[in-house]
Amino acid sequence: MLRYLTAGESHGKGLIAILEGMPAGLKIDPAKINQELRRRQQGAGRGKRMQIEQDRCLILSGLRHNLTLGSPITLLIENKDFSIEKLNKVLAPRPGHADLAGVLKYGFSDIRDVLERASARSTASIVAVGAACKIFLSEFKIKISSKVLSVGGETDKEAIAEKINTARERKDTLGGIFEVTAAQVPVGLGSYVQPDRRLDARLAAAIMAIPGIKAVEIGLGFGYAESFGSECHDSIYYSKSKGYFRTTNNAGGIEGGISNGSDIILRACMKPICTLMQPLDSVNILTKSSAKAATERSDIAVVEAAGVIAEASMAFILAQGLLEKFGSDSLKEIKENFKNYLKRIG
Ligand code: EPS
Repeated sequence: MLRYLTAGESHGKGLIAILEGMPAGLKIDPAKINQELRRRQQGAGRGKRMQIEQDRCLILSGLRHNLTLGSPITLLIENKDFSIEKLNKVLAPRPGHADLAGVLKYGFSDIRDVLERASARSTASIVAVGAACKIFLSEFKIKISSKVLSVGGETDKEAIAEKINTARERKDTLGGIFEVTAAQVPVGLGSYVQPDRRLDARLAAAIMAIPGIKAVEIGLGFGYAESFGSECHDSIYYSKSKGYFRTTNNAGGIEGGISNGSDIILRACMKPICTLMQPLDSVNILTKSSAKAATERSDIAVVEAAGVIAEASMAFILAQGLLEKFGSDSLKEIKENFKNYLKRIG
């Protein structure tokens, strides 16, 4: 089974991921992982931390001569801003952040003890894992990409840039919507036989696990609620050259919890970053008196970066599905199984 664990605080020594279950014999080029890490750091609305960090990944285990051994792959991203022991106490929880629920749950008297791990900085580890999964998926010609659909309700690139400037001037933040697509996914990943094997459920859970994500839809998503069945389901056709095919893809590439061969398309909504430089009302957790929420160096909008993180999450789930379907120990064996399967289904 392909699985991973991440560890690391936002201003700790570094971020770690251990990825287990990658088959043996896969060539991993560390530059490709670094390229994805770089993409996560970019996009309109990013804050000052991204000028400090140049996220690069060290691979500590699982490879020999750049080839996977089938053993756990340990990925390390060192933090340049390693200041966790020196940072100030935080006492007024930010509405929308893990701050208040976190201190109450863990019994802390300093919100910093929550935010260091709750920070979206941990998503660098997910991107490193996803980058390895993307390399694996590329062996099967599966490609994952993302795009920003809107930020603060604006859809046009220039209008988005303007809105982000307005947010910066207002000392405010913005959320938005992004879309992630996986092309060339074979029919048959995931299953209807158990709820936790449904590919759509697994994708939705993985995307919802990204900090700040509040909604996910697959294909037509909420649009299904407004359509007649006759207008929204994707009719099935067959030709000798193409095999089974559709002319629409409202299902977003998944039917009955199984990939159906069309592109997998999902959209997600990210809420505005909750660290506001013009903070909302809050309460001092020690004195219980009214206070303005804590301010921290942060970003204004990170919708583009969220798309990159969602690509990584999707890559992990699809790699998991592919390994379940075609075997899991050696890349060569998996490729043979994949080829035979495609031949059988035509
Ligand atoms: C982030 C690093 C953080 C924030 C942001 C994401 O760096 P710092 O807190 O040192 O400025 O920029 O974190 C949050 C949005 C959050 O809510 O915690 C990163 O590497 O992506």
